Amino acid sequence: MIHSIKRKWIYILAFCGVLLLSACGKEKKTENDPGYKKQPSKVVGFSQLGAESDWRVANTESVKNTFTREKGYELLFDDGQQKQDKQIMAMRKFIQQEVDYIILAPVTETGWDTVLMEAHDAGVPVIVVDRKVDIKDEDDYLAWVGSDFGREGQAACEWLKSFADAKGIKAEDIHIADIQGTIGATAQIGRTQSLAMACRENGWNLVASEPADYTEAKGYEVVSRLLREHEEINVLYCENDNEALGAIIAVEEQGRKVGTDIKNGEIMIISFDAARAGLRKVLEGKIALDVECNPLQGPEIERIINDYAAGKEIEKYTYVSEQIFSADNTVKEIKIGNDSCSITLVTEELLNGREY
Ligand code: GYE
Repeated sequence: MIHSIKRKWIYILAFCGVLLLSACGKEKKTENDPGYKKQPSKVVGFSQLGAESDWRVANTESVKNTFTREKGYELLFDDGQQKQDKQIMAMRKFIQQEVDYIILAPVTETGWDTVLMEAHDAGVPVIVVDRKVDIKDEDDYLAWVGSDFGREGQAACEWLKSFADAKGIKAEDIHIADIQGTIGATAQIGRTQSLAMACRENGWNLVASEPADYTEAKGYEVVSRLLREHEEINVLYCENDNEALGAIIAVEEQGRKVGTDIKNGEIMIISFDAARAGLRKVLEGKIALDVECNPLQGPEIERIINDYAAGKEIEKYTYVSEQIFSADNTVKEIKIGNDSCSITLVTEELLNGREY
């Protein structure tokens, strides 16, 4: 009797052992085993401000392609639809969900003090990308990655100055309309300020400055109206490519021609971003100059997160590198402060190899 009870226990234990082993076996699947799934080790919340332009779409893709499941991330994405309130709500949700990091692409500079303080108090490091935040306590976010928008504007104006000199166009014959981006966004502030300063310094006529929210539809609408109101406009300084695409349609619809021969009635278009659709118009001779704004910030953000996790010192501001594009070789190089910058000629090959 005792023997048979003992035997029964031996069977039960052996059975449990087999179960345990097979369960352990499941857990020990390695990366090379079929069906292996890596558990997310870092949860990252990304509050993107919207999807208004080709640049923005490329920026979102860059972050999504960087923070992938394969690399051990879980990315929580929220589209703010151009509304700061919506972005703040998304950030509060990320904080509640106890994410490891927040990436914030803010729609405008001001109004972030409270929510960034909340993130800081909750111990969630925030990496601000693209546009900057204007807050009292800079310690409330870890770092910022983006472009030098004032410098981009300077590049455009230096090129225009050199181009006008080379073609014998007098300063008083240059009549510019500034088609601005979303008011209060760092890109708008920098690009607008550089143009205003260059107009004062060079004696160019700044006919009008009006926002078009970085969209093609608004660019078309604003340019259509401005051309009717101010016949003298011969340079359209569009603060992004999508506005420039809308501007081209507006100009052509009114029976005018886009191009660089402003002495003979053409309207010159200057743009920013140098995304593929914009560069295509450069190649067609419809955009005279396109100053690049690099949206591929994902890898830089990841580097910051890795450095932070490794306890390294973090630079507060990281500027991404950018080029200047034209299909016209009148101006080969410009000076911005002490730096010389060459102008890259757009070709079909260049367009084919373009990432965004
Ligand atoms: O130039 C524009 C976008 O903030 C740099 O926003 C960004 C700007 C970019 O919608 O296309």
